[in-house]
Amino acid sequence: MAKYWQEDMETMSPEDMKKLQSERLVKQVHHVYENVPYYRDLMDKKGVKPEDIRSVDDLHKLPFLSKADLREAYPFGLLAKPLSDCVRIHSTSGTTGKRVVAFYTQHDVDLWEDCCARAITAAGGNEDDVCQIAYGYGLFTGGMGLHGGSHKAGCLTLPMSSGNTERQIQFMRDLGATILCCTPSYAAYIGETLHDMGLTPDDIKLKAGIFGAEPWTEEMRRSIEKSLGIKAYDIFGLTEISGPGVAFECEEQSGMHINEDHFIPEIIDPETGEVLPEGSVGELVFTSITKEAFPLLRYRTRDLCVLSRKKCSCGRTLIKMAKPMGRSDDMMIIRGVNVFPSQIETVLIEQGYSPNYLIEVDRKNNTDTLDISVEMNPDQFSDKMKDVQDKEKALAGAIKTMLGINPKVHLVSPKSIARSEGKAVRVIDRRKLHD
Ligand code: DLL
Repeated sequence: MAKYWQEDMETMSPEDMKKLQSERLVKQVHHVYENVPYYRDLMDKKGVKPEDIRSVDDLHKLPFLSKADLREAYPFGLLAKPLSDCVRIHSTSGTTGKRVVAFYTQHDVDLWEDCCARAITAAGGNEDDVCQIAYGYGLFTGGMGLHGGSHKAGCLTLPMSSGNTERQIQFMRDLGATILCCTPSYAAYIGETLHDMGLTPDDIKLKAGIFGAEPWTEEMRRSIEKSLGIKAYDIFGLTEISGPGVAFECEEQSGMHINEDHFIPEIIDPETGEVLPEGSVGELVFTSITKEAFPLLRYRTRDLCVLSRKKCSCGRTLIKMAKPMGRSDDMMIIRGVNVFPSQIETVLIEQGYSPNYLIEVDRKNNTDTLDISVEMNPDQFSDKMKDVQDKEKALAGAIKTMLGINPKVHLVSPKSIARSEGKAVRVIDRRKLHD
């Protein structure tokens, strides 16, 4: 069985990879400068000409692009090919402001599907597998991206889209699905529903899951692996850079290999824009060097993470990114302390609670408030007020130890928090509504 989808690229020596990236970058910069007036203006303002970019070492000379640029250039301003050469559009799931739209030529779709096929192969997928795609289909890139990857990897593809959870499980059983692709929060929900239906992992054939599109913790990974009886692999991507498959996890499960023959990553200081050395935490920036229609150069993702070139036991030499800690704009500042939802999730699962929770932040009498509603599992449920209060106190104490600030914890009855079929909404910050 093939261990890699594209072995030559996935195991290329770092020196050869740098050479390849440099060649592709030089070509891409010319393509963008000649065809995207919006970016040409940014380069001109910075005094950079395409001839100044001769290798990856010159990347830092190029101007950044941000979501604000994408909004300003909406919808066609960053297009580098005539629309008649494009065959697909996808769009971000953002709920505020103008949506971001991304365009693909057939060549772009092909490369993107290869990236997803690499992820499926790394999770052990091949022509003997049945791959159930329960990411949403449509403008969101999750469904279509993994669908294309699954076809390429030769799996029998089950295009379920998200939702209708009992039917997902019925098909999973009847058709013997072996790989499940969906968001981690939906995987947790599918696992919970399986058990509610009186079934166990022995009743299904799943062996692996490819979960991404939202931050999730190692504790959540273990909880899903147990409830579905599988190995759970992380997958990362964003619409602006193509979709899922920008980076993917291998069997080592210690960070995601970035498909750096297509996307050059950098980590920068989000305040100053300065490029940080390998191993530093900072904002992830991508330059796409093979895309034709929507080739973003130095795009600031706002995702915070760390890159590492440590040798991987899987044999891939592609650089790895750690699980993103969340977006810089997911980070809440509560009473002056930086808080990521993932820190709270870690404590909840460690303390034996379910991954069903809701964080509410507000400001009362000029002080920030942090309320966390957490579902009890049926075996934790008690109708004795005192029991519940003791548990709430213990959990609040554990969260305070992690964060340094005191939350108010509300233990709520099983199944009272809405489940997610796509990207989970876990935080409501009402302070933003008052501002
Ligand atoms: O979420 C693409 C995708 C689909 C990735 C399916 C993986 C699987 P967007 O809707 O544009 O695209 O959202 C992109 O989601 O900038 C991250 O903040 C977050 N994100 C994506 N994957 C992960 C992950 C898709 N594995 C934004 N871990 C990104 C943490 C993730 N955050």
